Amino acid sequence: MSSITQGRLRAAFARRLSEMYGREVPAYRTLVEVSQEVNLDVLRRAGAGAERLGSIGRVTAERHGAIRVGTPGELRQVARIFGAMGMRPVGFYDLRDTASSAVPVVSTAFRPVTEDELATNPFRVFTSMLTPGDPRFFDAGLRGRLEAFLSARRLFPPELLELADEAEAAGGLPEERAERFLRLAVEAFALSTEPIDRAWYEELERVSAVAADIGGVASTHINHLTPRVLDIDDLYRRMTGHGITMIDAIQGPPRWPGPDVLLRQTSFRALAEPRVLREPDGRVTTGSLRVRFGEVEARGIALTRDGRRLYDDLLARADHLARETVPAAASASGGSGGSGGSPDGAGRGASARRDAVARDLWEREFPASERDLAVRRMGFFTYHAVEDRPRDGRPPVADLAELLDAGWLRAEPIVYEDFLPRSAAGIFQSNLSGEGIKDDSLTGAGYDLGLLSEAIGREVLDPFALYEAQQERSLDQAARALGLPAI
Ligand code: OOG
Ligand code: NI
Repeated sequence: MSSITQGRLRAAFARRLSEMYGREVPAYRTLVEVSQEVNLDVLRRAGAGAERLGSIGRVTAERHGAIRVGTPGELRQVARIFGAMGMRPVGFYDLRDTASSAVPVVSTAFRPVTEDELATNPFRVFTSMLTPGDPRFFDAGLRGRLEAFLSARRLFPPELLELADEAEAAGGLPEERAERFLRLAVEAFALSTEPIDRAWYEELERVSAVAADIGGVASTHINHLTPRVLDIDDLYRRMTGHGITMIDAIQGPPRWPGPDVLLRQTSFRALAEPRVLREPDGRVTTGSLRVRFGEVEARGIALTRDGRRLYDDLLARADHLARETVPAAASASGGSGGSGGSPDGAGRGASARRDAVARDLWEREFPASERDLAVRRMGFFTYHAVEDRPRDGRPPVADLAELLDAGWLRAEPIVYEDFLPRSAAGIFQSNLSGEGIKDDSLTGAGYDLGLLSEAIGREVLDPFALYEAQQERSLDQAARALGLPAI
């Protein structure tokens, strides 16, 4: 019997999840359609250059999802389901400490890690786990009730987990069982129609809307699915034209004339969705909750640790400078500019100012070309020996800049496959209804990549190490092809 490989399971899962989410959240369908229009326009405008950071086939199918779970046990089960589809936990994100927008979760992303698997389908899922043990958010009483609630629920049917283990061990599943696995896996992330205990949900919501979304219900669900777009500024304008209110900003690096790096993201506000509620007197009613939303992203070149440091530094300085240049009238009246009088006007004005400041800073300090990113060792590339370079009698020398400039080496960007903690916190926060509460006089337990690995029972991989290994492999190969000891 023919077997469905992990890569095909992943591609099918991503497609079916997207179909389901499109039925659940119609604005997501608009987002996908508009993204596709934008991508085709970029292709028309820029030709083959448009595909430098990914083929149009890959980019059109590309999505990331986000889910949220409550306990290490649930996270381990999620890891088995994604493991079946060739997705490994990569990166550690602590969203409890992000300055203006703390959320009581720690996160990782499940994604394929090899070049082949990424090319088959790069589907990734940002996965967050609640931290009920963090006293800054939960007092002892609430923690106890929250943990009791979470330990009594079951997110995934045993049959799904068994099929997942089989797929992971065997590298895939025979057709019929693959079908069963996919059906159960997609169902597990559908929005449940089970009544939600309103009093419990609201108690958690006072602490954090994310805590309520995770621990206030007996199931989990996909929180958003994000298509990839080649021109996010154009998409932002078009969505606004469709009457969909986007958040104030595009998170991440500014738009600028230099190379696209890392990740730029934006989203539209959580949509109110009808949900079944159980009132304190036992009556079942239909209410509405705003937790799910639409998000879109543009991906660029992965940065090395040095590149990332510069990125973080420029972002912090841009924030600082933007605050200093707030026009006096705006700070006095709580904001001016933007789209005159709309509740978002002030936010847009501030974010436009910040963008201008950031862009200015980048034009002065960030490597302005792919070549400079490569030579300053700030961006990751795969390097390829140019075998048919015209020979001019001069042998190649083992120096990256010279090899690139003399045409011995060609550099192809490695696309950033991960997330940004600050953008993630911004995406979480911009879609929350209330501020939540956090007592900063207390300290939360430290969490890191190692502890998260223990919680999952699998090694959480370091994204920098993955990009680095890929770059090194290509350099070794290129050095051999050019007859050099090393580059
Ligand atoms: C996850 C938010 C982070 C991203 O793209 O940075 C995220 C969530 O809302 O659960 O998805
Ligand atoms: Ni997202």
